[in-house]
This record gives sequence, C-alpha cells and structure tokens, in this order.
Amino acid sequence: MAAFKLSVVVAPPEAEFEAVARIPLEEAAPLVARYEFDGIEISLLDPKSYTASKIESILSPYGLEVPAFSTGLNFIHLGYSLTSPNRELRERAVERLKEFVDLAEPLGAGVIVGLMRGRTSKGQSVEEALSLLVEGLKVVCEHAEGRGVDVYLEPINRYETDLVNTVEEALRVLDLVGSPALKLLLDTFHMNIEEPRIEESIKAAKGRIGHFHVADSNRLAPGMGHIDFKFVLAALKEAGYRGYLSAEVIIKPSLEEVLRTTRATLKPIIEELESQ
Ligand code: LER
Ligand code: MN
Repeated sequence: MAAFKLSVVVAPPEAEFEAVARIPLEEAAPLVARYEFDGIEISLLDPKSYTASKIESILSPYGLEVPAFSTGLNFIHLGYSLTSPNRELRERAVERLKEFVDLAEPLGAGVIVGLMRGRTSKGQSVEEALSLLVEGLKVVCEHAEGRGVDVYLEPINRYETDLVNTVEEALRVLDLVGSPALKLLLDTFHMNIEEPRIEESIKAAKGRIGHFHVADSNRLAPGMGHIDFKFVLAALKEAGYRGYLSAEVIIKPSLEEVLRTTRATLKPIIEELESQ
C-alpha cells in the first residue's frame, strides 16, 4: 500500500485566509521541494486563471504533485455558497466547483468543498440549508464522477459554519448524496474542537477518507501545539487511509520553519508506522 505523503496549502498572495502560505506558486515550489514534501495543495479563487499544463510546468521540475484544490476563497471573497438562499450565488458555486473538477482531472487532484457549503442565512433552517447542500453536491459529484475526480467534503468547526461540523454529520451528507466520488476531508484543527476523540472519529470514517489536513491544536504547524500526531496517524492507518497529509496552517514564524517542523514532527511517525 502507498505511503503517507506530505503537502502544504499554497494560496495567492491576496487570499483573505490565514491558514495557508500566501506566496506565488513559482516561489513556493522550490522551497517545498527543498523540505522534501511531495506536493502542493493549491488554494484558488478562479480555476480558469490557471491551466493544468501551466501548473505542471511550475511543479513538475521539482517532482511535486497536486493532491487537491482548495476552493474556500470563493466563499470568503465572493460569497459563492452551495446553500445560499440567493439562487445566483448557489448556481455560481456549482459552476465554480465544476470548473475546479475540470482543472483537477488532468492533474489527478481532488476538489475540496469546505467553506463553499456556506452557513445558514437569516430565515433559513439548518434542514433547508442541508437539503440545498445535498442538491448542489449531487450536481457537482455527477460531473466529477464522469471525470474520475474525487470531491472532498470537510467537516468545519462551529465558529466558522453551522453546517456539517462533525464527522458523523458529514457521513450523513455523504450517504444522502450517494456518489462514489464524494469522500471526506478531515482536518485535525476542526476535529480538535468538534470530535470527542479524534482517533475514534477517524476510525468511524474508515474507507471514506479521501484527503487529510494536518494542523496543530492552535492551527500552527504540527509540532507547535498539543495534538499527538502519533495517535492520529496510527488511526488513519487503521482506517485504511494512506494519502496526503496536507499542512493547512498559519505560517508562523516563517514558511521554512513551518515546512521544517511539519516534516520533523510527521516523518519519524510515518517511518515508524510504515515499518510495522
Ligand atoms: C479549509 O480547508 C478549512 O479548514 C476551513 O477552516 C476553511 O477555512
Ligand atoms: Mn481544512
């Protein structure tokens, strides 16, 4: 079985989200490769601002892959949301996600639905919003299935959204959508807030995890807070997950230090688990 791999989330410098490296891809690639990461998760506003071959030309000289595209900037900057009561914003969200799928296909990447699920609006019940979410995801996933691309739904903590905070809630949405393309993206920062025991929730998601975000309890690099990644990675292995561990973290004190610490924390654990 393939081994765990490391990536870090890189966003354009103008991104209004702090838990990413805000630096042009061209500058990120040599640094990330120097610390022996395997890939870069790309956070983008407009998927049409890039072509797959342009991305490949930047990353492949360094042997880097793209595990996934992060889409949340479309909610933060433009309000595109799968659950917006405004039909136009909902339709734009679906369109954008389909365009991300098209960009992801030739790169073998997945597409993340995190903040683009939105949050309930005034006068809208959680049930109404969830049914819009399921409806939107069905359309996006049908498009993704036809292209062999996976879509990753991420449970996000209660302070950022009131829709789908826990692994259990996300699994329910997966069941309602019923698409083989739809998998979970779990993020240790959100799990540390929402899940009673991170390891148990990972095991409960066995076979349904498609992507994984690593951040420590304070959203700094793994090793800068108090999450014990030994237990997290052991649970992932038990749950049959061996894909990317993608660092979605606040870049402090520097990107180099984030890369160095993430690697120094996770690599020995990965090596120990692979040897068992
Ligand atoms: C995105 O992956 C994430 O984890 C959320 O906090 C959205 O910002
Ligand atoms: Mn995340």
